[in-house]
Amino acid sequence: MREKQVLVTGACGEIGQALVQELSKKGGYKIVTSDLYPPPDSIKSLVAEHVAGDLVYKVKTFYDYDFDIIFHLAASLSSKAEVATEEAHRINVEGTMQLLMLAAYRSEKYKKEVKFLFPSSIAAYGVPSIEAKKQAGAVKETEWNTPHTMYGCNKLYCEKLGLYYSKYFGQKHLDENPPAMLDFRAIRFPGLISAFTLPSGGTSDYGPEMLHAAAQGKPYSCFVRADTKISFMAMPDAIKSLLTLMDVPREKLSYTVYNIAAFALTAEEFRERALDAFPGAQITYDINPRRQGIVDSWPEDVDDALARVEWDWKPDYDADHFFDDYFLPEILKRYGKSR
Ligand code: AKB
Repeated sequence: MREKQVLVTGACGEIGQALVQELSKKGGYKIVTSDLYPPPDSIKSLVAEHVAGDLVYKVKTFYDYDFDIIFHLAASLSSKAEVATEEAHRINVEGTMQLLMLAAYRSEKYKKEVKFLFPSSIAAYGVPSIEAKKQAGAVKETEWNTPHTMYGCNKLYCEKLGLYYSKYFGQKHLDENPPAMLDFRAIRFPGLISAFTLPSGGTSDYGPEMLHAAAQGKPYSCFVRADTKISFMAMPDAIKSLLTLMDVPREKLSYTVYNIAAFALTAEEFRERALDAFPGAQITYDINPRRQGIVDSWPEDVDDALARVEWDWKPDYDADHFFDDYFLPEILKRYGKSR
């Protein structure tokens, strides 16, 4: 059987590395990657080809490739995007639009389906106050689509662009026999935590940073208040969600954008769990008002009922399983520590 050709942009990032490893384990894929940087050792040998450089200028390189699936992960995350808004817009929106145009062109010209998987974010939501956040609880996909950040605006707009290019571009929904399609699917991810890599430039980063620092015996100063609560997920569940959604038959999906959830914790609950696992860990608070404002605008939790019903989504790791069966065993190995 022909290998499926897959493009993973932003492949050197946290999701990218974990996704490439999992695709390679699954087998049957020719994996092409792109990123600003050369591929790290963790994925180097798994990749058929890597295109290094700024995606906005590199997309034209990909017009000669016959991709079946595109995972467009390259992005400037929320904290970084907030201090370099124009640059973020260029990376997050122009990069996505270029790639959507490529996928739309190939699907129409060669009459073949191209799947486009897009990681959106809880940053697409924006609640106006702490009271509203408490009241909102777990939000549905259609609620509070009023982001407070450049990154959130970029993600929400790219969800709309994905829907546009897959459904309306050329107004082909009016045709009786619409051509083979660009099949756009997006997941709104919560904060992600990997035992192997650390995020950079995000605002949910305090969760993974705190845990990795505690595991290494390094002091950590958390940049949000103790009562700050948002939704988090183990990296293996994030990868599982992408690969599951990739394989769901189109007719089962009534939407293009889905929430997924695993566990929602406060910063203090993270701290308590870190102290429990690593007694003596030094975790203090030193609030950064700008980053606090960003996380305060994100919901406490998300309602993932649609994903559960339509594509049988279910995380493997709730908070207890995350700590006991994934994070602690892996992190202890990684830093060569015992409890
Ligand atoms: C960020 O903090 O910017 C990301 C996200 C929640 O999308 N981790």
